[in-house]
Amino acid sequence: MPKVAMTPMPARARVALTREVSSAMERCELTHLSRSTIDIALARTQHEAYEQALRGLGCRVVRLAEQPELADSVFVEDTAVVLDELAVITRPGAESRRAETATIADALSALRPLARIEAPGTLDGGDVLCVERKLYVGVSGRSNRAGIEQLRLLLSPLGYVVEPVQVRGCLHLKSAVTRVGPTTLLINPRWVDRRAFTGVDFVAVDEAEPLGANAVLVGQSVIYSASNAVTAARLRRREIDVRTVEISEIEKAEGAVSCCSVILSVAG
Ligand code: CIR
Repeated sequence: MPKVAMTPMPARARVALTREVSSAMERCELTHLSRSTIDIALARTQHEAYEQALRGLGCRVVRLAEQPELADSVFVEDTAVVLDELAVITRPGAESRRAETATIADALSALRPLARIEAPGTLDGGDVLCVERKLYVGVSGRSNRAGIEQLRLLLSPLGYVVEPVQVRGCLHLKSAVTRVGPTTLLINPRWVDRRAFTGVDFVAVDEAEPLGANAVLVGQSVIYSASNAVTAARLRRREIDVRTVEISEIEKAEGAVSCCSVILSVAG
């Protein structure tokens, strides 16, 4: 048999970018929730446990410094859309959040070429759901058609399809639907029409847990809020490995598990 030289595949590692909870989080943006007192110390403890769950799934957590003047800055997901080829720095729909992107761009500039969404476009990363080479993007109170079109122009030369999806009754597309497997979506069908998605199967949230459609898929496992026990049991019956975390204080700020990290693969 002739010898075949094998080129070893370069090892890849997962990095999760996070940011310390802001001491101003109680002044966060709220759209569908009324304001309630946030215990910042507890929020920080819960956020650390969330980071620990990410580490438990093999992520190297890179926590950015607190931005005490930016109330929502723990929700790093909204500031960037990171693909293997490119990081798109967003222009968040809430004006109070636009200054969050500067430090995320700094952190990502060593890891990816950067592109940016420009005015009048707006885009929140919480509206971007990537399934294989397709990006479903929520047309929401935060992401507008101009922002989605800019994303399409940036990504279609790279072979991605960008598909706008209308959401209703919730903040972001990923409040309504997230991945819990390579092509399995966890969905709240009251907030987004399942016919918008192709080539996937669904697990629906329990009706009493409307906020339960947000999960973070890391490898074969999902990090998931302990607030949605019935839906968690439903996922486990599908043999999905569910790692629950307490995020009551994050939820008071209208956040969920996916909002608190940007996960990307890097050379190991
Ligand atoms: C906001 O309204 O912008 C924050 N209070 C919550 C953002 C949550 N982000 C997300 O779902 N991706």
